[in-house]
Amino acid sequence: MTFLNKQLLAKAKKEKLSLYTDRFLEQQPQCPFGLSGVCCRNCLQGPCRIIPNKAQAGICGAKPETIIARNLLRTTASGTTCHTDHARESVLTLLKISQNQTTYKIKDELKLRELAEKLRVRSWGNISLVAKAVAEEALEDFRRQEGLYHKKEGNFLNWINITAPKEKIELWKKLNILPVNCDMETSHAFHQTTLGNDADPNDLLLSTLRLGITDGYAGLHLATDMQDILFGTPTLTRTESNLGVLKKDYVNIIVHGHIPLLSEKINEWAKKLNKKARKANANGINVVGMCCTGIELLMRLGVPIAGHILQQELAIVTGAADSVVVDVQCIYPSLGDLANCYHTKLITTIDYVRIPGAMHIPFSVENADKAAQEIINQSIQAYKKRNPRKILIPKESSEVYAGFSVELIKELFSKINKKNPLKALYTTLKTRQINGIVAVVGCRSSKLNQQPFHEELTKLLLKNNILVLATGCSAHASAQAGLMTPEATEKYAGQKLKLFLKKLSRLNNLKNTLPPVWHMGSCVDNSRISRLVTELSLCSKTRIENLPIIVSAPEAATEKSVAIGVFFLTLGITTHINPPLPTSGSRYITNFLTKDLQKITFSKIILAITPEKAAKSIIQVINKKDF
Ligand code: BF8
Ligand code: SF4
Repeated sequence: MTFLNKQLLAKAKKEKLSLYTDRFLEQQPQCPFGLSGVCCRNCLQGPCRIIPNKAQAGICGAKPETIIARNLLRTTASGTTCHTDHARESVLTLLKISQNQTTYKIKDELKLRELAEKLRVRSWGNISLVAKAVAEEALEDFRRQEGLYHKKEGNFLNWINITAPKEKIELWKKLNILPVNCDMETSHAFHQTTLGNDADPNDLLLSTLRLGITDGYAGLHLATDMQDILFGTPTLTRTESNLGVLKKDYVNIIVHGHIPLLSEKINEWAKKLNKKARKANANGINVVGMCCTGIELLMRLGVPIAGHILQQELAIVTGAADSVVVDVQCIYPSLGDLANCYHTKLITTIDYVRIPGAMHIPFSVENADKAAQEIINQSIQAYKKRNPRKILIPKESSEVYAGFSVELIKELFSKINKKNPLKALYTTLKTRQINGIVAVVGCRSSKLNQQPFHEELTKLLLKNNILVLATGCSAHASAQAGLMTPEATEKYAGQKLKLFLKKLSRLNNLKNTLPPVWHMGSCVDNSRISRLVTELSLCSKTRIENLPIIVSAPEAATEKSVAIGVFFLTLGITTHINPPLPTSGSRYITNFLTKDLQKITFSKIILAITPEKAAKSIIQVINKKDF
């Protein structure tokens, strides 16, 4: 099984196109210094490497553990900026709605008022005033200047205060790792790791944990909260996934990237401009998603989803993509050259994301409608230039059920315990009606050489009666493998899990059985997993680290996935990460992450490079949980 359609690969070869698979081979063998983490380029005297039996430190004297810890902190900081920048865009949109500067609307008023209440700001009456108050509190998390470092008790991220478990806040306070302002934390991390600053690996590792917390609350949680307010909280939905969602006689627009501000508008205007497409002899406009922004549309609107990060190039090779419209993150620079081999228009929209070969249509919250219309017009123009001989749309497309927000999960379990739905989930775990919960998350990586790690691990877990939650590219993988369907429960779930899912479906009067893998959303929606675990811990009075819940990122690829992994670790959730983080050049750091961390956060990194080994280790950890 592969997610790379063979016919499309052959077509690309015939057309002499370079794909990531070719470039991956050209990069082999990859540099052993980089792979083990002992390469430093933090000043111009470098690069410095730790060379066995020759160089035990960099020119400045930095030892392997310092170099590796510095690199890890930088990676985590970079990943964090992706999510905090993302969150800021959504917060500013809420603020602009309150000031009447945009046509975006507030969809989930209740959620906004609830947040206002938690923040102890105005939650009643005029919704614009509530929006303004909440947006201002969120912006504080980007600009507060004094915090615990300055011995100001209680001054840390608002989003931690209203979201994180109290006992974790106490722990982080003791460790002095409560973030003050997300931009300050990422900025500190880069400062801290330059030549001649922090050389203490322990301190650098603690700072890495601080960045993980920053990512979790000022990035993931804040972004999801804002997006649910703006676009609605997801609920059960059904659609199709994989490249087969492209349609032959339609103007195909692929929205790719991460922040749904752009993709929601494109989707909205595509519906309004269908007539224009018909004038160009198309049957209409077909908007489909790619990567996480696609998932945002899928979760809330049931928009079909074309693929994950490693399928973006093939989407263009189909010859049926009239435009690929991108905002931020995970967009391969190769798309520019590829699009130019076809009629496809690659359209960049964000000021700081430009790609050679792309057309740039600036998008902002203020001009969103105009930009969306222009993008759609460009896509219709491109459709007219299609070369029918170059079109090859694969047949592959699988049904997917999605929309598993914490709200939906609570609704499902409310049929067992109306007053305290998550207590019912806890009881389900406690009485071993299911053996545990594993969130399989994160990217697809070229390093796996097309081995379907996500799918194989997920199937092994299901067989062992473990409910699987999925986000990001892992959710694409599960969807494409048909693991998010009612049939998958029949086919892959162990007896206990099957019985339980059937019971839950029956109690909810669902026509079809619930799938065994629950799609919880995009990568920022890892916050939904964190929220589920936090609320589960609260209602059962059980510490997170004692719950039978594990995270796995079996094909981690981006800096973002490292930041998310560190966040789950700080919450007390043991996390499997593969390929291993580049730390093998220091036994001290590797031991810290895979063992000693437990003394601080009650969690550790699991290393396992095959699905079988990963499943075995994960199940072992789950079985040891005493709750
Ligand atoms: O944020 S899982 S490859 S698409 S980084 Fe990127 Fe990784 Fe996919 Fe979305 Ni997440
Ligand atoms: Fe080398 Fe030190 Fe400069 Fe890094 S900071 S490149 S180890 S001299």
